[in-house]
Amino acid sequence: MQSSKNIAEVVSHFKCAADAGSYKAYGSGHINDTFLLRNVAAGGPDYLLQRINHNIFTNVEKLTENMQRVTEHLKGKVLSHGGDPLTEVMTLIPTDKGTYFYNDSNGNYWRMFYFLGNTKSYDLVKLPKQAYEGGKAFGRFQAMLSDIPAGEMFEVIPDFHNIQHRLRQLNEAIAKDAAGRVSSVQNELEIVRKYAESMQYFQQCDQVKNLPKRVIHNDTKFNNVLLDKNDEAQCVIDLETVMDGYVAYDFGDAIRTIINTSTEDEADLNKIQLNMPLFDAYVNGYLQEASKFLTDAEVNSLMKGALLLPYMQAVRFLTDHINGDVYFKTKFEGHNLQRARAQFQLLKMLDENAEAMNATILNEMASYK
Ligand code: GN1
Ligand code: MG
Repeated sequence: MQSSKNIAEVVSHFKCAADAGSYKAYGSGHINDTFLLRNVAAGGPDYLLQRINHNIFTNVEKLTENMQRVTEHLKGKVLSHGGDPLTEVMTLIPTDKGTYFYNDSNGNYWRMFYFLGNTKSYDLVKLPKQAYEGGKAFGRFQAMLSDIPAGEMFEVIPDFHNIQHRLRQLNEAIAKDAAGRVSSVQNELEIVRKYAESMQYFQQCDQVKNLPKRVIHNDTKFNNVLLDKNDEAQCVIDLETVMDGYVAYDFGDAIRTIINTSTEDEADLNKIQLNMPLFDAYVNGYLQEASKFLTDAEVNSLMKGALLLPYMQAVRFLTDHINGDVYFKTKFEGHNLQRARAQFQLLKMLDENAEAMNATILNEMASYK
């Protein structure tokens, strides 16, 4: 927990009009600590203050350079389309030293943004319109970044979506068995092994030789799109993992969090079903924006991403459970295991429906040709 004295000290280094005493914890992120602070003046913009998880984001300077580059680029694009860069793109607030992060005397790293009021984000999607708007938002996001060449962004977390790397981390965790939990997760490890081979698509040279690497978001959970009061897409947030990757990763992570009829950590596996109208709506919105730049090979890879992301997320949650919950924030003992089980269940449902879902993508794409 942060002390108000500490927050006040941090806030004093940012060029802002935030009321340090008004801070309260905000959002449902698993990694950083986020606080909402009111403006000292009534009607002035409020602020989000984030304590960056420095164990995970080890090079905050380079991370911040990435974020600045991306927000500047997006703001230019939004402006040229007649939009409002202040409400449609995150704005980093500078410190008194002109940097966009502050390193306090306890070794903590902080950054600040304007808070975008009158917006909504959803951990659970209910309406096709919301999914459609999410698809448009992420499609437009990728389109606006598609002129930044691959290879220019700093790789914030190496091998972030490399499943071989994630499986290696799982095997290391099993070998250490730091929390003495391995013997109790044999069923889950069996599921990991069952799917492992079919999840290697993006690791095979003959598959990816025609797939361009692009600057993608890399954390397209649906709650990373802010919708306005009419449920229309306003702003894509959480830009810290924006770096090179395959578009299918973003597609897959969005689908993972949109078409599940329950939450990422649902305990009752019977409640995890696929909401297909939301899939159709997301594909519709996404391709409206992305069909302009996607290659055929990319279109053909989208469903592979939709299978990979829940699998990879399950592997990551399971690894963290075995390690004793050291990476993702948890609310109770066994939370990461519960999340892993929910993601495996989602994967099972997706796997059973993958052919039909792929046909939906191809049909929709055909209408743009
Ligand atoms: C983490 O912090 P948050 O909630 O945006 C994680 C993502 C996972 C997600 C699962 C840096 O994202 O990769 O998909 O949890 N971020 C990092 O909910 O590991
Ligand atoms: Mg994130």
